[in-house]
Amino acid sequence: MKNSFGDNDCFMKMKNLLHFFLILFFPLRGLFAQSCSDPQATAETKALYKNLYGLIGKNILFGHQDDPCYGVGWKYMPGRSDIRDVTGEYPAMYGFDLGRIELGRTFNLDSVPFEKTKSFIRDAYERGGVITLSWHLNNPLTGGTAWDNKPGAVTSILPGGSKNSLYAGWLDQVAEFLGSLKGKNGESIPVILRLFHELNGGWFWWGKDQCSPDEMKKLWRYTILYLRTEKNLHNLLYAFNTDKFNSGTEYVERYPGDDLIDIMGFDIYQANNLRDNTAFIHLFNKDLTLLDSVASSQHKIPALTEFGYNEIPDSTWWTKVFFPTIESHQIVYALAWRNAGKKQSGNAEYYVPYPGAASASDFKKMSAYGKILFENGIKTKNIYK
Ligand code: BMA
Repeated sequence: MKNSFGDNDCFMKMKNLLHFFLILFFPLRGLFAQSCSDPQATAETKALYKNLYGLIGKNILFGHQDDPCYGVGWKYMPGRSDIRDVTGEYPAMYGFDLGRIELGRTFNLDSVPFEKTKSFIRDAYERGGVITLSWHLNNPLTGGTAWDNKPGAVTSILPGGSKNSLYAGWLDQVAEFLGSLKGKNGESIPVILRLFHELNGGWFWWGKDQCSPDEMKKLWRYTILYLRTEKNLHNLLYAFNTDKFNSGTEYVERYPGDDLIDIMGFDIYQANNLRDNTAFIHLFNKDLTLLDSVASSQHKIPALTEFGYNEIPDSTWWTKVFFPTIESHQIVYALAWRNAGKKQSGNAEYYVPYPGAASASDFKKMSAYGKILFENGIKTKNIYK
């Protein structure tokens, strides 16, 4: 018998059987991947991976870039955080950036002193929070910024390239920082290192128009193995992330391999032609669905590695747009971008509310939902044990 799609009886039975197995085994997917990509990872790093994996489908950690550093109208005030000012809790996850560490500078590209970043990381870890680092590294070929997207830089830093030893020296600087992150008992603090982010876009020197997929994969492998084997760093989980994308094939085009990567994510902003809620929700949901499937087939942890709606002009955005879109997906964390505040140009940049901002009470409402975790929620998870 054919159904309305033209399937015959036997085909239907096979389909039902397949469906049955999927329902039976999907909740057991945790059994397939409790270990991170580095077989020599420290106990705390292995625990972080296993526990994040265990959150799939259950909880979502709320994260914020530079959260304890500054917010709208303040900078470096001990104990302060815009998220804490609004909700009473720090976020569950903290993002920081290493840009300019490669040059031996004491401040990063957004003027955050690396010594402060270190102590914020230690505090976050003691609170049971999760730490992720991005790296807007300068263009090694031209000496310009990360956004200097002239082609050739990736080729130049691969082994045999004219800038390979310069790049290795840059990795030494990163390694020194990462190796110096220690908890109270001398243990290394685990960090999610998010390298070469938004690599399917064209705006960074490591972007898709600046190198071939093969060169990009080689750069990933070289970089991770350098940190892992040359520098002996075993407190790292590695996050691979694209910008918005159109298909699973596009997503994995520059994916370097399961032996290197732990977390798969993407970045998305409600901006430009996506300012309309309906258009944004549609695309956001589509990419989350694609990510669910690609991460689950690679047995990796899915995450929303960066997101935001600048100034959040919609007062119910969190409970009407953001949360309803993410809640049925598999991501285990969502990192909102930085609250840079008012800039010299007169423009403002912030992606989580501060007290008095249009969406502050809606954000507080969302923070009380059981699924989304902040400081108190992550504490109960003992994520490093
Ligand atoms: C961008 C903006 C910039 C910042 C950069 C790196 O999205 O926030 O102001 O310098 O990220 O953090």
